[in-house]
Amino acid sequence: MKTFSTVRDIEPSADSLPFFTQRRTQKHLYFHYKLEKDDIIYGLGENMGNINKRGKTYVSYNTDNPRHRENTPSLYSAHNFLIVDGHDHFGVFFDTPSKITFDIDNTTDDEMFVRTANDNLDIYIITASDSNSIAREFLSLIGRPFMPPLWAFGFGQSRWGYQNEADLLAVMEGHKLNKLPLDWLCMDIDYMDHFKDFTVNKLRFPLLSRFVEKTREKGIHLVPIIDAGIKIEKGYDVYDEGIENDYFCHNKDGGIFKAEVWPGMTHFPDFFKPEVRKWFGDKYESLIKLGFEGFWNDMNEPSIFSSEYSRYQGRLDVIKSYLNPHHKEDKAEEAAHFDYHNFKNSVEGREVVHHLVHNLYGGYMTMASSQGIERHYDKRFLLFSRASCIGAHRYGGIWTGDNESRWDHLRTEFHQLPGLNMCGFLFSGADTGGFGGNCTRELLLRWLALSVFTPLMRNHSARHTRKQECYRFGHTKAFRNVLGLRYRLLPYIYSEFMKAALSGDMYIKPLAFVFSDEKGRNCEDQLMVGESIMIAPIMEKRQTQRKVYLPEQMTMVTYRNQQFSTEIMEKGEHTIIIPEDEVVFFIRHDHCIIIGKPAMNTSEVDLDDVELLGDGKEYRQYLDDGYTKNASMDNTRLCSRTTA
Ligand code: MIG
Repeated sequence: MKTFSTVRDIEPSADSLPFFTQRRTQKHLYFHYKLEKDDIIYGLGENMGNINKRGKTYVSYNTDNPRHRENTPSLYSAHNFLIVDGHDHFGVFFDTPSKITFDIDNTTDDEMFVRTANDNLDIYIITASDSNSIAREFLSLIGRPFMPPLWAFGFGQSRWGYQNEADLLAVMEGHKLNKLPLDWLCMDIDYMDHFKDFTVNKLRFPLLSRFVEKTREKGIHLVPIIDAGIKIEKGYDVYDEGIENDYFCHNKDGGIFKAEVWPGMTHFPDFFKPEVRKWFGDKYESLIKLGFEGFWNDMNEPSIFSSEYSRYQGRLDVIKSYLNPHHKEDKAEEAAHFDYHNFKNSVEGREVVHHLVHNLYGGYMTMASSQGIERHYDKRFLLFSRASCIGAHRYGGIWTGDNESRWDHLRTEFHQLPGLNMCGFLFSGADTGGFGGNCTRELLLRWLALSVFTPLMRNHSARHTRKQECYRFGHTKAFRNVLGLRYRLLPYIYSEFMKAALSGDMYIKPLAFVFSDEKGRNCEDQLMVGESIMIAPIMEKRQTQRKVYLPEQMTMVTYRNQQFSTEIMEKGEHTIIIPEDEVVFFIRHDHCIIIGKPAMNTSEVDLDDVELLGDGKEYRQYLDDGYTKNASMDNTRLCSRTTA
């Protein structure tokens, strides 16, 4: 069976697989690689762990787990590409649609064991002289990533709990009154009628198309959520059509699979069928007609509260199980056992147990949405999903799911970013400030200082948590500074993102991909953003200074009171002071970045009107109208000291 992500078919031959030794048991395939002490492993996308993936076991089995802990084995995505940088230097992609486990220097010192669920597997080995070239080769293999419009690079505010027009208007007002820039607002499940996809709660949004239009006039895009499950309800057109045309997943032993999610009992569209993708994708037309230009897809692992098979008797037990201290970390095991083994997907005309293709479900949903929106909308649009697999990056971005307002989750995002970029998910980011739990002013400010550099910059939080909008914490000046910086850097961020996407490179990289000296290789708390910026944010509570390693002379840039100041710093180690209300970053020697004028919204950002910052002579800028589908590397120009 050819999987979703396979773009080229190379038959792996058991005898000739380089680097690994392999063993087959009745059920599994095992791959073994002997690690040297100073070998580094990069990659694995969204997975938790450090930038260097050693010392942990990772299980790719897309899981809705809102408790991200150090030993959590599975999150929402399957990103099975890694790079070994050491005595051997290669990349390896395990293209398999089901569960795969990577035990990297964890159970046994200096050993990497990879175990697949079965032999439905293609292995790609990529060799090149350096990690960046390996990553580039992989990115060219899996194809060009999703490119959203310019407005999607603006600041997005979200909360599970905005219920109606008034709630959304209040957030816009809060931003305006406090002079905080804003570009988009999310609409979570409460906008729907009984959580039914493609419906609108008329009491909360009596005239939604007018509301969308009026909001757009203020420069703000509204971004509604769509969940994977379809409510079982006669007379609901999406349900009726799905039943009539046999679009939903079947049970293992006949009938249609039923599971409880937000709307109550639901059916899951079988996104593996092309006709289902076409049908579901076309459903977005109704939202496009209402004026929406951005969307987010949720619950598409698929997440299941309970099913006719699972032992959970409803939502309450799920919640109780989270509170239980003995709650198993490996939620994936439970979900698989109770649900994923009990329904089927139709893959190229053959019905297979869902478990066997589980990791592709969310990716196929994103593909369906993306292609559908493409058919009905003629500009670039925003789309991001929770579940994904390698290949899904061509259709949308992703966010990293239900993190919490914890300092270690700020570091988690920092460590996820290079892996995500390596796997093609350039348009990605975490819930800034944390989804669960109560955020503090200090944590939000420090988190924003990282999010300034991530293409997806969205503050999102869960209902019943402390309100987390940037104007809720008093002394909004500091928030104005950090959001203001995002807008001044937009010409650079947009240009670097588009250049990376169009040329098959990463946008955020480990320091080691650029500076391969010992310190660069082992650096876990600094990253490269685009070709010219290095970031070293503060990620510890009550810390106002930190050590920074400069692998070469660099320009240190401080953004304070909405003003840039610069200082040339020598190569080597420095201690830098960064108060809460400032952002500091570095520009490589002999490089320049471009900065724009202050703006409250991307509609005010003039990509043409930029200045150079740094000790270089010129900058190669990508620029276009911000939404054309014909993005290409032809749209670049050289900005130099004399012309800028
Ligand atoms: O079961 O739609 O990750 O971002 O706010 C929770 C409500 C469902 C999970 C998503 C989160 C979203 C929430 N959703």
